Amino acid sequence: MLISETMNARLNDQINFEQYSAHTYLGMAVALESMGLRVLADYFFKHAEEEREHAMKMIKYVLDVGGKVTMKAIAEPGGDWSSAENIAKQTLDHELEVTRRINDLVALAEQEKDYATRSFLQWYVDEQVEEVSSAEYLLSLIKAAGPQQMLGVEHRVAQMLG
Ligand code: OFO
Repeated sequence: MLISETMNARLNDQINFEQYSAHTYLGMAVALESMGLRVLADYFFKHAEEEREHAMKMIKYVLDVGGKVTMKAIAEPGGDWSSAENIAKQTLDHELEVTRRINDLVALAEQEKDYATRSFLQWYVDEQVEEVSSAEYLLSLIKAAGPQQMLGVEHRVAQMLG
């Protein structure tokens, strides 16, 4: 195995957290759909798919380096999803937490002189810049519009989704 037992365990934790992210965004998508915000719901359905890809990419890496992938239970996502603004705030908080976790993994890789994992993790470091920036933008759009102007937000998000 090309990675340490510790790194293997931490990568499995992150695989689980990426799946938890997918689970969380699926829940948020369903909540948005029930508010009639169908475009925002699509944005979150798509985001959930991307999180699943983040998990898959890491699963493949662990297998490539001869590690062991373990499937743990995915925690139940929660929070106050009663408004689009709350959902956007929690998305930003969540992505900041993911960034912190990725940075901790990078620090461990550097400490262990595990340059293969360090290199692999760069994709996630770059992805988090994008993820946090998108979450900040979505929150600012929703805040600027206010609850009465959510159709304008839907229109803008539809453009972003292409
Ligand atoms: Fe996997 O980046 Fe969002 O959570």
